[in-house]
Amino acid sequence: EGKTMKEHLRFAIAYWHTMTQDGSDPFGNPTNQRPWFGATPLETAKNRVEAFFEILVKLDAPYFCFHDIDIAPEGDTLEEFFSNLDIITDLIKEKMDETGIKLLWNTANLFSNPRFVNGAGSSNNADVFAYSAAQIKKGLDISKKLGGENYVFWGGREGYESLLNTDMALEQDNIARLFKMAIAYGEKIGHKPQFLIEPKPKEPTKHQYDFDAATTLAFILKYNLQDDFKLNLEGNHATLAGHTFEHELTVARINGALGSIDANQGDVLLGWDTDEFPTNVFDTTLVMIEILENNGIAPGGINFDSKVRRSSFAPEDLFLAHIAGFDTYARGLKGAAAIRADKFLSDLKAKRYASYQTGIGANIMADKEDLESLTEYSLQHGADITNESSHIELVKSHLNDYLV
Ligand code: GLO
Ligand code: NI
Ligand code: NI
Ligand code: NI
Repeated sequence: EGKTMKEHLRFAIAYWHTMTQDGSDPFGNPTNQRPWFGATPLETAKNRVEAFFEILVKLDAPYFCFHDIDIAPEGDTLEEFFSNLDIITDLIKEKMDETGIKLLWNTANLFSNPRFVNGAGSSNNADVFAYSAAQIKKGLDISKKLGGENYVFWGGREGYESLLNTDMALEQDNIARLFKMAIAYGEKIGHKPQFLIEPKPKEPTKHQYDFDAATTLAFILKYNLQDDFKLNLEGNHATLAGHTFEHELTVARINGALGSIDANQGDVLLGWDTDEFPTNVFDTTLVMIEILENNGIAPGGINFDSKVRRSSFAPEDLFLAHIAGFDTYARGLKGAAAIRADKFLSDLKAKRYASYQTGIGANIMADKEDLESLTEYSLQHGADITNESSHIELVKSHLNDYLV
């Protein structure tokens, strides 16, 4: 459709799942020791940059994403953290210049450190709010230095455990305040990445404020952030919210807010974020239909927020898993393009909505604009409802033909 596969498949690799995953989970200790550990945390961080870019090059990945704490040790003070970040950012910049690999987005981790126990922007502690602001400011400086195309906010601890001790209005006002400061600072330093909010309904808090695409859009509109903010949607977060991934993508697209995606797939039987690599071509076909419908996803991309299983010990698995994910998306794109090219879906929809678009249906919709005239029409014509059966079976059987 006028664009190359690469222009649609703007793959990015996640620093955190690739470099800092050690297989630990709430029930168990690390299961792998990656070969990039050094004598000090800063040495490890440097080794990681080397190894990460080796992986990116071997996978021919055009983009990457990271949190501040993935790339540099936090040290004992904010000052020390910033100075570590400067050292590593310079290293990353060198590697980017050398390889041509670009930064899709970075973000500040405002959820792992114990100081964020009650949130970051939503914290009841002013010191924590200020600390969050400092990390975001630094994140934007780094984004400018590395030419980041987007900047993500996932509200890791922005939510509540009990409403009985929570001031929801105040907390949401404060989160919005922080976002406005981020917009203003970007303007000040002359760097305007596309800002993205990543919805997730629960985990780690019992109820996350950015529950799903629709809830997050309401927040964006309430605080008048729509000129600078779009959504970063994740497959597994959609299913956690009780939606399909394509539901979330559609909600974003029809509201002009489809920004980027975190690609992974959840196990629908489990109630948490398992971040499995996407391997279901049926799902990725539906995702790519939305992305094509959206005329692409730039400046966002397809970030693999996916991790190898705890039972995986060998670093080779990092390659195999990403290759499987890339392939699944590439096949999804091919299927989606074929489905759109032969007008299968648009014909199906035209048929389903024929009465709206042609003849008497169109006239009713155009002429009768109030409840009284529609009531009159209905009384005269009776309830003439022809029960056109759903096309679901037809859709399913046809879609199967496209999956290669
Ligand atoms: C957690 C989220 C998380 C974010 C990341 C970037 O469930 O998916 O991985 O994507 O922190 O903001
Ligand atoms: Ni994510
Ligand atoms: Ni997630
Ligand atoms: Ni994740």
